[in-house]
Amino acid sequence: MNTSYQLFIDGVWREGSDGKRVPVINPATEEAFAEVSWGTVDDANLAVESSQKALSGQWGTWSPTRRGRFLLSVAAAIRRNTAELSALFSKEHGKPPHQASSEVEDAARYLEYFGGWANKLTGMTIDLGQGQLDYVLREPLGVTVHIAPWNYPLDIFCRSVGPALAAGNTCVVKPSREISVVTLALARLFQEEGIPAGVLNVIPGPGTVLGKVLTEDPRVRGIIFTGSVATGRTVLQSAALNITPVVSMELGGKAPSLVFVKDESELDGPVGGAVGAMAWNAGQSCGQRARWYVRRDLYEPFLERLAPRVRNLKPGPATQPGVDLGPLVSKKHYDNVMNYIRLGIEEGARLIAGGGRPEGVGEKGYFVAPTVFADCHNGMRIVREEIFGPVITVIPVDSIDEAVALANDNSFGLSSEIWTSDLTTAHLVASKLDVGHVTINGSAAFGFEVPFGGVKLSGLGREGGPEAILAYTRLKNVWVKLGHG
Ligand code: TXE
Repeated sequence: MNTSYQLFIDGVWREGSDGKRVPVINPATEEAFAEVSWGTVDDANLAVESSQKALSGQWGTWSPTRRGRFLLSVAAAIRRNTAELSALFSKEHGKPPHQASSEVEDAARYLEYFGGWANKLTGMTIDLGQGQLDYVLREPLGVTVHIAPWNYPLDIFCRSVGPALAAGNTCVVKPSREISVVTLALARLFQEEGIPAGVLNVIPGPGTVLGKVLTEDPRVRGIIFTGSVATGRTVLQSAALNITPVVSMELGGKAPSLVFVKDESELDGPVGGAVGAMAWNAGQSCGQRARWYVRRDLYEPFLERLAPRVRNLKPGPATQPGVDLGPLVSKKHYDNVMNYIRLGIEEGARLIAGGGRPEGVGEKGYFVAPTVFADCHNGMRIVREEIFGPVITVIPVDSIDEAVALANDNSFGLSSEIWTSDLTTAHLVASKLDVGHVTINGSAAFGFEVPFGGVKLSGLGREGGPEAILAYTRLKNVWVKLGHG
């Protein structure tokens, strides 16, 4: 396997301008398994320059159909390389193989969805009366900058690069410090499928330095950001300098799940959902169901069923068969999540499962035991703040109105869920939740064909679905006086 990765700028693999390289750590072993070149301000400038040049080069002559076919060919290449990409991904991120390959599949699906859109974008004509022709052109934005996080790096790369390229833009991608080499491996597939130089640049490097330079560059005409609220605010300030359009900004969440099933016989679904909230990506998901509001008569039965299933979850390295959840992505993040677990205990929550480092994983690796806190309330920080790990909080409620009020009592508004077999309750609650995404009796539809994004501090804009691709375009109105005199 390749153990040395370089920046991808202007169609060429190259070292950073100052030659610096940083180690790539496997979070399950805490050992470096590769090195990656570290981009500089000069490299960022070169990347933007090449992306700008590419707009009027060969790329500009590609028809929408050709762009769409190209994205479909990259999607096929991703599928052909699933095993290699997933193995690298597991090593860099820690995801168990089934979770890594699922995300590789998601990456291909995004490119297929947006590849299909490339030749379906249209402008329009507007009737202004006789002797006049008015038409509206739909054009690409131009150079777009994509600042990606570490939790779903392949998925998030393709959900924004896919529509950007489909609409004819060029892209500069800055992956996160924690996860960059799998993104570079993905970029290699774009190169092998024949992307013209400069259309896609991938430049790992220091977030605060490169992020600032890229988002403050006047040549950049679209910013796509996924990350924390604090960094999101900084990016908005940078965008304000040149009034650069912010296509979308996804800033995390603290999703509520409301359990209002008929009786105990229907608890399997929500209990399974709560287990998944801790196991999938070790809880490092913006849509993680982190707050469980359970009707009081179902509360103890829910916890009784949940506890043994959580204790049965197997944390471990991706190389071990049968692992349900991997380590957290970095030491910094591990310390952060462990601090929240200590805080939960201090705040007086009742520990039902987990609560620290799991048994049987040894001393190395950033493993956290799936942790359930019961008897919580909305005043606790573990209920209010995004922990972003395998930790959930459970709260008893007396009525659906109380559950909705508590669910909405949070500064985030990304995702949410309700469990009920009562149709009226399901749709009424869906209409009252102050979020961008509601699921009923399960968790799915986080993108591809449907819009995904948040309200309040969870951000702005949508990824997935038709609205997403329109946001990567701008409108130009053209008026013509017909005839003379
Ligand atoms: O985020 P950052 P971090 C949340 C989650 C997590 C916390 C911190 O709670 O624990 O954020 O994660 C780049 N200008 N989410 O530290 O710093 C940075 O290099 C421009 C939720 O990873 O926001 C990286 O590429 N960019 C979230 C990206 O921003 C800058 C997913 C995100 O990093 C920059 C990830 C700057 N000044 C974390 N500084 C979600 N929405 O799901 C850094 N970056």
